[in-house]
Amino acid sequence: MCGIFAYLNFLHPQSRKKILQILVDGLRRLEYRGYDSAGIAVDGALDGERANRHIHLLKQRGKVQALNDLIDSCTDLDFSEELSAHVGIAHTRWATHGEPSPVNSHPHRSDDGNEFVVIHNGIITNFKVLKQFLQNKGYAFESETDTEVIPKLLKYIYDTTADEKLEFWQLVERAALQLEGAFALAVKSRRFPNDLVCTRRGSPLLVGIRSMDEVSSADRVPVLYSCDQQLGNERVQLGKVPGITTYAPDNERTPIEYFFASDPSAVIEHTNRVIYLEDDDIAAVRKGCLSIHRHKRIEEDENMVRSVHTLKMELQQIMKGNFEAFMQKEIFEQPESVVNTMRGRINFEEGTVTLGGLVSHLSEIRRSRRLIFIACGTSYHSAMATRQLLEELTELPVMLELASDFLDRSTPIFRDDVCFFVSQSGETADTLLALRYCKGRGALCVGITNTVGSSISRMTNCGVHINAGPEIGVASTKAYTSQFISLVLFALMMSEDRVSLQPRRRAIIEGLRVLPDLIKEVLKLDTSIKQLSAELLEEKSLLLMGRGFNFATCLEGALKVKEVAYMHSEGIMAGELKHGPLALVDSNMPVLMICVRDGTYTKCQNALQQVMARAGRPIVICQQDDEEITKLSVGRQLRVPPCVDCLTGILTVIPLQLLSFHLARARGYDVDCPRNLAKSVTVE
Ligand code: G6Q
Ligand code: GLU
Repeated sequence: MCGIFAYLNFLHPQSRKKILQILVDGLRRLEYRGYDSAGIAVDGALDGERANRHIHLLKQRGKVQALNDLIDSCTDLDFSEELSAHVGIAHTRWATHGEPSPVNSHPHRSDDGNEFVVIHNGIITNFKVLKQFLQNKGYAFESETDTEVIPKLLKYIYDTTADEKLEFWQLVERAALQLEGAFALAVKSRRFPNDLVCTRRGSPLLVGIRSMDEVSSADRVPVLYSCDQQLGNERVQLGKVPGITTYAPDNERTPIEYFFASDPSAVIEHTNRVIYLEDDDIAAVRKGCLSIHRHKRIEEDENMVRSVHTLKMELQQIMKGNFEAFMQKEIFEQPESVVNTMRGRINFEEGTVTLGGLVSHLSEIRRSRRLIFIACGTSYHSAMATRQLLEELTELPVMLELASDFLDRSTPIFRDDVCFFVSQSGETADTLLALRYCKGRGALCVGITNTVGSSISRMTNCGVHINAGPEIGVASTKAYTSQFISLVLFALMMSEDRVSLQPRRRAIIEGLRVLPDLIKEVLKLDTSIKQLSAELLEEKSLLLMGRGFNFATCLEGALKVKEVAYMHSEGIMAGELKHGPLALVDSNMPVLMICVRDGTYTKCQNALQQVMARAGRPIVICQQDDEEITKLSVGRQLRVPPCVDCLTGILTVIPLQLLSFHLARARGYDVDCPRNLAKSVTVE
């Protein structure tokens, strides 16, 4: 999603200018994670008077460079002042709630006096209830973000527990107990100058340590437990404060610096000693000492520690982590990105699905005459991959349209149509033009995008953000699977009241629950797919055949192979084989077939036989426990785990994403920037 970075120097004087530079450089390293806006918080004062010190916020829409320019033009700060102890926090944002703008950028604050300021990576799924609660208590919100509830909640807890004299980390712990969703947070407060508290749940966070004393990889930070925790209605009873026995420099007067970041890339230039925080750890630095606190869970060991690790990475590796390219990184991110798409939207126990952006339009959608999905490229394929399920669960006619062709035909559109615009970027010119066209004809327009604040998300009447995180590789991979899941969620939501569909819905929801693990298993095919790509390297063409839920997989796989490996490839509907494409098949033509046990299984086997009868030895994507395929003497098999039929398209597309990636690498191409293509196609 985005990046958070915090820098704390203790007894290690730094000029404000240097601190700002460290913060901005940290953000630059994280910019690849999210980049629609950026912001920082530092202690500010022009006159060097401690008494006048306040927290100064600088926030800007756009890339980190835009923030840097804003800092350069700032006249309210004394850049030369030396600060012997200081905490600065910085954020680069990929919006999930509220379009990119300075006011929606982080840090967010508790009040005009900036008493608590927070940077956040992730999504707070219960922010609406918290916001309502805080508004009822008189808090006025200034942004549209989910994040803003956090600093306000901190202030609320601080103000209402004054008699308890809670420590900084305890305030954050109490606030974190109220939060649902995914987060990594860093909090700075005027009430606790030079101290910093961070925590995480579901989003990554690590602490880098640099000290004059050797920070050894044998060092351990004991985890301190808060006991006696009682959760009341407002969950405000917290237990004892354990003493602070923590990571501290040997000599208490030793200068020390801490770097908190979403990933190691931001700290490696300062130190290679890091501690990775676990979910629900609360890391606090007080007077230069780091302590890690958490609520003890029954299954947890009493003597937990967090070890200091030595990073082995080189600076140039970092942007892409350990991956060779963004495309590869994004393929491997899919076990997490699909979770982010589902987060806060599915109640697995009750079998319910809520897409907040569509709730108030649901009855209108149910009453509509037809659903029309309009998109380009990969986004179009995601609609095709889910069309059958959409028809099954909505019981409405579902039309698919390539935006360019839809416009060319001046397709008739009526007021009782519902038009969906599927777009990763939210800026694709053809899709946008189609949106204007449908809006002008009075149809309800729904956006399915990955980019909050994009033109499509602003111009549609309502919509769903797929929350896949930024996709940088031009070839769309994780956005496809997240679009796919968003559309499945929509189908599930539409059918909530249909008694006869409940067993089917339950099976799909269960399928979604296990999906991330199944994706991880599919990713293990990477090595054999790399070998396969070496075998296909010199080929001129690759045919991909499938039908039913997997026809779209073939089209999408062929698009990937074309766009990054520059190899001719064609997705063929297996039912069409004998109507023409079979003529292409001989012992020299590489053919890949998808054959999974769904309603089209027997027909796919027939197609397989037909190809083999023409001396073809197709590569087959099939399911792990499929003995029937084993008995046929097909060529190489790529076996994916079985799952509910309408979700197999997610598991079968991943081997094709990997295949196109390895083919392109083996041919020596730049997979992230294929020739002649751009990430956002803003021209017709
Ligand atoms: C494929 C591409 C491309 C993309 C379209 C539509 O790998 O990324 O086909 O899907 O250009 O883009 P949007 O989804 O941003 O509208
Ligand atoms: N949900 C937060 C927002 O929209 C944080 C997003 C992020 O991780 O950048 O501001």
